[in-house]
Amino acid sequence: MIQSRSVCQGGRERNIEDVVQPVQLHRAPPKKDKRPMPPSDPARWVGEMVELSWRPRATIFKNFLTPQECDMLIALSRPKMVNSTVVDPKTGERVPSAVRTSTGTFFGLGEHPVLRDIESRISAVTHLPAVNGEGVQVLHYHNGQRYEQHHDFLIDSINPAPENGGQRMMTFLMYLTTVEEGGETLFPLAEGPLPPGPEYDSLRPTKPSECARRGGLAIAPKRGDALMFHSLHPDLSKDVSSLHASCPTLRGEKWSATKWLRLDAYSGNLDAAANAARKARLAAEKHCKDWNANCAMWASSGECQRNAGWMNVQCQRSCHSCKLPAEGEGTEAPRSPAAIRADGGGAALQRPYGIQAVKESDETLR
Ligand SMILES: O=C(O)CCC(=O)C(=O)O
Repeated sequence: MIQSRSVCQGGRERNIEDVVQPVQLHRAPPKKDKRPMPPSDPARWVGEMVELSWRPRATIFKNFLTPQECDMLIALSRPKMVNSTVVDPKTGERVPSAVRTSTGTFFGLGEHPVLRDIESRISAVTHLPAVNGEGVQVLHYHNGQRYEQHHDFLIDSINPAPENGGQRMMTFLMYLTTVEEGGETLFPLAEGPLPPGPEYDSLRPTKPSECARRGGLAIAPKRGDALMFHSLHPDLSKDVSSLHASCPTLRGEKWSATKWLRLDAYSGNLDAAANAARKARLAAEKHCKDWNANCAMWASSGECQRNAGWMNVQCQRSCHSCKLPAEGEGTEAPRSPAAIRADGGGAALQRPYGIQAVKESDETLR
């Protein structure tokens, strides 16, 4: 039995139990809240991530969007939906195509406050600047509409150029509705089906469509979930296993929102001055390059000063030892280490630590 002790508070004698709340030793565990939690900071997302595949690298973020955000994106898009197009590999222009029968619409980066929140959240979970993202594209499929298998990396020569932001490196595909039947996102070259486990249950099509039964990995669209997959390998080569399709939507409606993320700032997000500055920088870099993949690392550890003779030839760009053309000056290709040596330049001084293990090369490495 607890003995009551008295304590003086505010000049009055009171029992200690009235002043100090007893510690509750046994508390019922909090009920698991299954509702999508709108984050207090809309730029943050805290939730369940489910790793799906390594080939291609693909992950699901469950309840990435709130139901309100899904509704808002659909409402904003509905009045401006048009027939979907694809990028013509020859011209880089958007053209209609029988492989894609949905309707869709594009938004500019941060065009609406709800998009700004979502784009900040995508940036936080991908660790890529929001400016690397093309504007969100909302798509609508019903009555058997589909998008046949394709890659998201660009194969024309214009769109993936460095001055436009480079290649699409990943896709962030957000599902705005749960589809009754069909509409699965299918990766035909991935290993499938989903493994057993409760974390995969909501991603499994309840009644897989014929398209989803073709083999590979099929993901059922679930309102609020986001599917992230990479189109490039870590060495930036194209990952052909990222081939994917939207299976025909057979019952119900599929609304989705796609964000393609580039290697660098997407040109469509930059103003004319920023685009011109990038073009000028890229043109200058053509004259000034590194001839070894480790140059940036060596330069940052002081090798440009310690081993100036060798570094200023092999690591011209990282050591800022190239002669950049003045404005209006003609273009001149960078001088290779072999050409400099043939002219009697580029004395082979002490090489940076570890260089013996790396093949010295006159090839372009960057
Ligand atoms: O909606 C899907 O499931 C796939 C969409 C798609 O393939 C794309 O936007 O590139």
